[in-house]
Amino acid sequence: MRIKTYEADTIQDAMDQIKQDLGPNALILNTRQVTKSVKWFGLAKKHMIEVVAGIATPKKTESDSSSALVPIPSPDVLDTQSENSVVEGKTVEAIALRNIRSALDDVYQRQIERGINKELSQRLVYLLDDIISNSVSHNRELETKTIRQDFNDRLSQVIQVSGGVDFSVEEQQIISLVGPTGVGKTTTVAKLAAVSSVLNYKKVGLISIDAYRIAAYDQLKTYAEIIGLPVELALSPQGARDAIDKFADQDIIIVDSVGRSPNHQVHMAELHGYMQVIRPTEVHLTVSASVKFEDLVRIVDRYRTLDVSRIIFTKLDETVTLDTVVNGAYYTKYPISYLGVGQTVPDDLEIAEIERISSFLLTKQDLDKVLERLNEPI
Ligand SMILES: Nc1nc2c(ncn2[C@@H]2O[C@H](COP(=O)(O)OP(=O)(O)O)[C@@H](O)[C@H]2O)c(=O)[nH]1
Ligand SMILES: [Mg+2]
Repeated sequence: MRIKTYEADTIQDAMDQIKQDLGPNALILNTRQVTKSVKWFGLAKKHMIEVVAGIATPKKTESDSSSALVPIPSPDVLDTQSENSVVEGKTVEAIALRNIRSALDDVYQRQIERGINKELSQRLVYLLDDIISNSVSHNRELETKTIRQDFNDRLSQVIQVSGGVDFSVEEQQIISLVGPTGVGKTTTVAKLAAVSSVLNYKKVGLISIDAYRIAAYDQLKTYAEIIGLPVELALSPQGARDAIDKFADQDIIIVDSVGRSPNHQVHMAELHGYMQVIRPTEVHLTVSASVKFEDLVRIVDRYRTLDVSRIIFTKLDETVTLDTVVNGAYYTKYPISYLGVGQTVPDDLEIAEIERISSFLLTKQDLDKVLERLNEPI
């Protein structure tokens, strides 16, 4: 018997190569998925199919076990698999892999239709492919729950969520919110302040950075009075330093900033000056989930100099899709801390969770469809 190994992107490509090389009577001995280290779509890995095929030589000996092997199924056989199909053994695995790929192509298409970035979609499909192929090759049962769990675990490395404010920290925390005007910074500061003080019994002080004396301070002051918290207005970096000193006993200081146009170079420089004095332990860039991705990229690039550590998306209630959230988090690599889901203080603030992101990226229907395809009779 003549045995050769082939590598291709898809089972069908491998089959075509084998047929051309060994002829239509070639036998499939093994198929498996292999990972190649190549740069593709910005990724360091590429999955390929490795197929070992053989052709029986005319003199067949008793020790030759090729009788247990089956001929390469023609594309027709692959497409019209019947219960009595001669396709069995390793080729069944091949067909299962082929089924996965076509189902994953559909998932990819739907992700693109929902506005998910191409590279991200590609990466997620690889992830899912890897999880399912591993389960198939280890004969693990393909259950929605375990696949979802694996997917969420792996997704957390692609799109990160940071969790909310860590209330177990002993040292003073200074949390600063920055971002364009009108996105919901002051509202989110009020929500965070209420959650920290009322629900988590922390001593909280609020600072408003407002060199332009825009109405933001009054707005924050009103919230502070309702919640019963001290608030300071800083009109200069020195004013901010004084406020920080005044709040030396507070567990958490939350800093609201007045965002003028993000195009305003001078304002960015001023903000930088404030941050150097305040030295926040966390800087949360706050952006609206309903902004276009291109605008988000512009905003992020402006604010990057402020040592942003996390991102908050507001106004999720005003958009039906999470495309800006997922594309933005993927692009920026900033872990998502909170999601603003309405105007009510403090109820409309959620800690970002990977489950929510995951069910947008890979809907329940899509995952069910993939598993259905895999379980189709061969
Ligand atoms: N629908 C909705 N509106 C919000 C949300 N967060 C804030 N807002 C509203 O957005 C407007 C601007 O909020 P504000 O906190 O003043 O934004 P800032 O300029 O960034 O401080 C206000 O009318 C808020 O009630 C949210 O999560 N959902
Ligand atoms: Mg404001």
